[in-house]
Amino acid sequence: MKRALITGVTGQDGAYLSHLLLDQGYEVYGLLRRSASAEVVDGRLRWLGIARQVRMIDGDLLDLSSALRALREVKPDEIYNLGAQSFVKTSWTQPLLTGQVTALGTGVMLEAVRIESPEARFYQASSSEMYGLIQEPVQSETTPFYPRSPYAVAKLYAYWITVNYREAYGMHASNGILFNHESPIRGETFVTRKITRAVAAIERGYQDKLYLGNLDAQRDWGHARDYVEGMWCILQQESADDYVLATGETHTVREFVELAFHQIDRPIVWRGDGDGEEGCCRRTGRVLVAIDGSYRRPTEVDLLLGDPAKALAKLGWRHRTSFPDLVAEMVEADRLVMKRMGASHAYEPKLYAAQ
Ligand code: NAP
Ligand code: G4F
Repeated sequence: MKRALITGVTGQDGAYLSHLLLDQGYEVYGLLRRSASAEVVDGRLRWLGIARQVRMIDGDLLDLSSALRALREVKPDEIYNLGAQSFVKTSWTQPLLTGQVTALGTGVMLEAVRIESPEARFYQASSSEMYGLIQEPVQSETTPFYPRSPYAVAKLYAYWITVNYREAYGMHASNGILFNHESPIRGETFVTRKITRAVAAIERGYQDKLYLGNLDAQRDWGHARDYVEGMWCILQQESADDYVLATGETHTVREFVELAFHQIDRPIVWRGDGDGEEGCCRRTGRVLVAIDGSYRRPTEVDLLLGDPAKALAKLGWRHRTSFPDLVAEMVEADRLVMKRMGASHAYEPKLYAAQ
């Protein structure tokens, strides 16, 4: 039986990856950092029905000794380093913390693997965010990087330290350069989930408008369930290498909003930053989607569009969930949750400053 250790096991990808590996007969271990709110840490694993099957090891990416201890205890064949401060907007308000966890945390894991489990295979969760101010209209493994946020800068360090440990120590260490991938268990501050939750809350009358930032940003959005399969395929290769995982399609935030509200048959009224907004919708049943400049970023990534040709050729990997199916699945899941949980599940978005 193979053993896998996952950092970031409580996150979106950690949950889907755990599910996939358990299905394949792995023993799955997760590095779990201490939380004062213990009852919520395994929410995603519970949502997928696997919380009891994942074995938790106490540890933190900022703490080399706990990484070493985890490796000594688990003796993993495969390590998936998914842990990170992964929200781009927060990386401007917490740039150093983001650097410590997202950049140096990867160094901590690689150093621990080099010392304790040098034969194990290592996956690094690299990001399309590294392309930033894109240098080519379609981004592949050979496109130069131009990071545009403290998060992306940190991910660039993590990418290169992974390449360096592969070359310097002959370790089986690979990067998956993943374009945005979403799901019903996506973090609630990311734009897709913010939108699908708002659709569900508005439908039930718990919320009456949605504020967003840059509606013209374009992303190559896929489903997390498909992308974790790609992670696993990367570690099954004879030699370590770096791969882009993407759908090869890009859509604007505005398109996501339109498709999501179409799901509940509610027409939209768009309002610009500072435009008058009240009173236009209540009578007509239309939904107000307004721009709020505070959701904009100091430097934006305007367009991401990945070329997954290498992953298809070498791994036989391709995405399976279409963009409309992704939006529909997310909206339906949030409608169900909102129905079950009632108004307590809705919130006033403005309370969450970082969103
Ligand atoms: P996520 O939902 O934000 O999960 C992040 C995980 O990292 C959580 O389990 C979190 O634990 C953990 N973590 C944060 N700080 C830690 C620390 N100091 N020590 C140990 N664990 C820590 O992220 P995701 O969407 O699943 O993404 C997984 C990885 O892929 C991340 O590295 C992300 O940057 C990268 N990535 C994501 C995408 C995407 O579109 N989803 C695309 C490209 C790359 P808590 O639950 O305790 O907070
Ligand atoms: O959903 P987002 O916050 O994701 P972003 O910044 O693309 O980052 C995600 O994908 C990366 C891969 O490329 C990962 F590495 C990273 O960890 C994360 O998973 O924002 C998407 C776009 C941005 O252009 C943002 O400016 O949506 C725009 N947007 C417009 N209004 C908004 C909002 N984003 C958020 N979060 N909230 C808004 O109200």
